[in-house]
Amino acid sequence: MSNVYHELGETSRRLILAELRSGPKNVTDLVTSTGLKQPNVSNHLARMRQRQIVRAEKVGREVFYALASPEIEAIVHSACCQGKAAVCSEALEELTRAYAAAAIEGDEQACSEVMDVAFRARMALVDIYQEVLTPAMAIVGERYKSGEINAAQEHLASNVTERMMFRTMQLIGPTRRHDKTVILGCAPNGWHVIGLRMIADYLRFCGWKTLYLGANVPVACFVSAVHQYRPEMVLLSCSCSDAIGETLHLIAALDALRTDGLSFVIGAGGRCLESHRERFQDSPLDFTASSLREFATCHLPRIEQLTPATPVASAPSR
Ligand code: B12
Repeated sequence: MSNVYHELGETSRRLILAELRSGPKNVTDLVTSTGLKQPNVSNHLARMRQRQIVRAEKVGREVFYALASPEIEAIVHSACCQGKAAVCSEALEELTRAYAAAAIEGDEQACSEVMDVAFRARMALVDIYQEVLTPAMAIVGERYKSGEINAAQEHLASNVTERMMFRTMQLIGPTRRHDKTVILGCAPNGWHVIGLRMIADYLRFCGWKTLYLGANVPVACFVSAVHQYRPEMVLLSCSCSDAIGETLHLIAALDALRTDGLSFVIGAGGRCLESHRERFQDSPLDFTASSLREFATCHLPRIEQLTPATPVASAPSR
């Protein structure tokens, strides 16, 4: 699979792969549709067959060629959609499926390739996280729920995804820097961090000093970090009913710091904020958001206006 990009980089092979998107073809079909000479087509097919990018099937006396796997189909399809501002929804679905399948296998190389398709299509960070990684994790959840995969595979897919996010941030870096600090974490019993990590990455991208505490943070330690670093914003995530009690306890402890004179915004997200909305309705949260996109478009601009930033250094743009 790592060879697909290489093959797509060569014009004749790209033409052949693009033709195979619509289904299996024999050499004569491909000569007609690409305009390439027959020996050329045969040579390219032999090479791509050897590299397991296309497969051959004999039907009677004829040999038909097809793209070797759904993952390769997704990459070829997306590569053919490049040049547009965004990836078409059909290709997006294929990318998501290819990503989920690779993550469950722990195939980081294949996941990186899917992410690279998204980068090359110039998808924004929010779009990659929201339209590719989030639905891919939903697929992982469905397959776990149906018993198709086990808990080890679910863990593997989660860890691969966190590594892909780390890689993404290394590739794109922050667009600017300022002096605002945010602390993010989950209360005790909270182990779902991918959503929160997306928010952390986005804030890092927007120039915030981002202190990401991660999963299952003891309430007293969380409070002590807020006391020490005096952030402008504290963000929590709660995606499992097991963690609601401790999350409410943490919110109350953080609010008590504000009564003691510290000033910061408290926000929260994660599926429990919606599925158990009533449990949070009296808590002193300043806002809740159901997605990274909602946070990025509705809440962050307002928060940044409330607490104007002082730039500390310029950073190269993406
Ligand atoms: C991956 C996963 C895990 C991984 C988590 C690994 C990790 N590093 O995060 C592991 C394997 C550890 C895990 C464990 C468990 N899990 Co689990 N898990 C999932 C799964 C498959 C995907 C979650 C995910 O990462 N989604 C992708 C992210 C990006 O989506 P998201 O979390 O919704 O985040 C988005 C928004 O909610 C929002 N957001 C999230 N946080 C925040 C925070 C802020 C501040 C803001 C603004 C926005 C925001 O922005 C994000 C992007 O748009 C879901 C199934 C599903 N369909 O969601 C179950 C699921 C969440 N898990 C579930 C359960 C029950 C468990 C376990 C109890 C299972 C068990 N029996 O052992 C344990 C323990 C959990 C605990 N106590 O916290 C249930 C929760 C049901 C419930 N409401 O209680 C789910 C829904 C599965 C199910 N259908 O039953 N799980």
